[in-house]
Amino acid sequence: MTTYLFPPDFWWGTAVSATQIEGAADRDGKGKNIWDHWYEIEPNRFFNEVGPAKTSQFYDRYKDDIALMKKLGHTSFRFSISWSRLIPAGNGAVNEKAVQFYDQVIDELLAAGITPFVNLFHFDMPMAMQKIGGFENREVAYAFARYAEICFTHFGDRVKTWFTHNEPIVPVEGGYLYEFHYPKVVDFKRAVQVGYHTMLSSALAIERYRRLGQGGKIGIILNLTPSYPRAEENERDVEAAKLADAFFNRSFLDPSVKGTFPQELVAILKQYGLMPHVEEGDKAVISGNTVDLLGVNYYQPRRVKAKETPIGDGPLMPGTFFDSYDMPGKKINPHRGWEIYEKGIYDLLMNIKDHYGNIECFISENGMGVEGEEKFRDEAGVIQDDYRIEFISNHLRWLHKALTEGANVKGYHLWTFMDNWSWTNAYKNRYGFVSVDLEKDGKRTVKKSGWWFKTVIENNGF
Ligand code: BGP
Repeated sequence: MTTYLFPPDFWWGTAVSATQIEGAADRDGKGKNIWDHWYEIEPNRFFNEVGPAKTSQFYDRYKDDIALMKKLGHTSFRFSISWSRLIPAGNGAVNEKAVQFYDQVIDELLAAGITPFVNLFHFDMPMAMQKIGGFENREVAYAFARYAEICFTHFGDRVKTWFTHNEPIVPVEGGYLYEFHYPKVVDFKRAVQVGYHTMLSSALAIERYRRLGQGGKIGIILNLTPSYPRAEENERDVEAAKLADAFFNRSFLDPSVKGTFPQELVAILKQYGLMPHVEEGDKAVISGNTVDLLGVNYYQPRRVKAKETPIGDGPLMPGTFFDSYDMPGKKINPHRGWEIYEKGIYDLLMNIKDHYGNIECFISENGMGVEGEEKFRDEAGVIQDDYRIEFISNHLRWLHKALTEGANVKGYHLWTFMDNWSWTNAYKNRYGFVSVDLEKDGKRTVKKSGWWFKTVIENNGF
């Protein structure tokens, strides 16, 4: 049996986000965010009409949850701060109860020997900020930087690993292109503006972090989708895959790591009248505040083919410029509909090594959402999720190969610690190492994969 050994200080853990686990959405002074609002006006958009107030109760159970993380051997853990809990109006007074809560979470993690990785924005725009346009409005980028600085000031003595955003492209796609996040706008030009200001907000926050001189690291977490052409020998397919890469990966990866936007993307935006409003001085802010480290969320690749029809007068979308390719025979997670392609993790890491200065990085999310896991629960009450063990180990093998070939990859975090509320899918697909029984007051039970991961951490390999 092959043994895959990882470096001694490898970061093993999981990731979560505030809206998805905290619950207590209307308690202790928390302001509303877009999810609270959307659920209020359209509960039927959410699976089984379960809303963000009913998530996994981490707000009340964080002590036990962190004790369980310790038991499962975590060495690090990523959570996010809820902007609307900390600053209910987005840009006004700080909620002391929220400061206390996050203080306690951080202290509890440190006492358990788990390094806290803290992310500042995980899809949860405060409603007060959305009312003035969210990241479409430049002012919100500055409000975000202020919020970030408040976090650094309160928690930066103990938190030394920060992230500005998680998957910044997702709120752009969901909120401004494909209607799976609020405000459900479909407008490419506005989407580009939102993306641009999000990037600016990240650089502004990094600038403030460095100014404080707290001696930690700050990065960003990107969902990277390696783009593969239908046929390597077809030049037009290869071009289409490059373009998809520019739209969906390099749009945030290049400015975050290199401080510049991909020229081919800028050329298209100019040609089609999609350029965002940019102000003097922005370029210096973005190029002067690139990240120290990169979190990579990897779920699925993107298969692309050349556009089959000419670019017409229809509404402009990223998909106007290339077609997606439904590759026959690909392996699919039937619950989420996402392709499972383990080698993608290796290709991404080698790309970062070869084209992004081998910047320090880690796999900040990877995971498998499964519907109806209850049927795998055995008599002892443990969910026998062998499919998840297989999923993780297959990805870890490719990660290991990248490591041995010199990729600067420092860790692996699974999405996610315990079953959580996944946006409009709510509790449909379960991703956790720990099951959460919604019927039984959120009872936690470690799944087979959670115990397996504990041995991986203990052995620093498998
Ligand atoms: C990532 C997000 C997470 C999480 C995960 C699983 O994109 O960062 O918040 O939800 O995907 O996806 P989903 O919950 O949509 O199945």
